[in-house]
Amino acid sequence: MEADRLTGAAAEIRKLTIRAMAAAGYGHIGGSMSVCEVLAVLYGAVMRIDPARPDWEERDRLVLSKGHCGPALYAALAHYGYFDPALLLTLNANGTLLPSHCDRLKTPGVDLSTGSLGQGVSLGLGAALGCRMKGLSSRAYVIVGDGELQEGQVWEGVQFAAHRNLDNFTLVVDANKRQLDGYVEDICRGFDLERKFGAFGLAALEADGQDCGSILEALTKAKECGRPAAVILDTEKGQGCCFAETVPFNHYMNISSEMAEEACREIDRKLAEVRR
Ligand SMILES: Cc1ncc(C[n+]2csc(CCOP(=O)(O)OP(=O)(O)O)c2C)c(N)n1
Repeated sequence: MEADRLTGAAAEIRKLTIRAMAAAGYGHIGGSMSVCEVLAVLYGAVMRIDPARPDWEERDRLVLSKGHCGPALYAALAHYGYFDPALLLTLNANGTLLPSHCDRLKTPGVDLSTGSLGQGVSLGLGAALGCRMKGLSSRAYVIVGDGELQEGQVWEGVQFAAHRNLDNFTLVVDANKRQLDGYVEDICRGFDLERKFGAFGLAALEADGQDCGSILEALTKAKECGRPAAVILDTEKGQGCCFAETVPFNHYMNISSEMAEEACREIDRKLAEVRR
């Protein structure tokens, strides 16, 4: 089944991400874990891509606006064949092709450079509009964090998407409830995101961000709805990683190889359990 294949891919992406961070000794683990499922679904079932031709003009584009979670994107790209997974162990090392934040000039498959929160929506809209102007049927996907929604630029962009009816644009919100130093609810509440995106003129959809089947269904609806869309994913910061999901402040952690191996064993165990 498609959902089972994608669940397996998400587990592989999660393990590759954790091991890459352990090789570096540290990383933005919390927010990287909460995008493993959506990356598995986007690259494995939704986006039109050709890993052998990362610059193919007719490809769909992905902007990981929460660019600090680059390691999860690199793991997804490696898993789906853009480059050798062995490269992941050079994460953030001197001269690496895989810097901690996404850089389109360095990494095969990274479409746009990110790291400064709030800017990725504009980049994705530029890609969506540019493709439309060129007569390409390519789509643009942008992944933002729920803390990142506090950046006003996101909402300027969303309004523009609605104004131009950019139906080839999908915004994915990783609603993991936490930002760098606490809960979004305590720092600056996002209120009802579905109603908010709806009021800005987007088709607003919700999905369980830990369930590949639910994500696939929402992204498919977004693609077919004929309007720009926002897919709000209910996720948990650190999800699926035993040493991170139980820690209140898991935005950025030091990670040893022992921690990583234990987490990978746990991921395998849980996957075997759901498949039983
Ligand atoms: C403009 C900007 N301000 C501050 C930062 C530093 N920063 C990096 S990650 C982060 C928290 C982001 O929270 P959220 O968007 O919820 O991401 P997640 O929790 O999914 O990692 C901050 C403040 C930044 N990268 N860019």
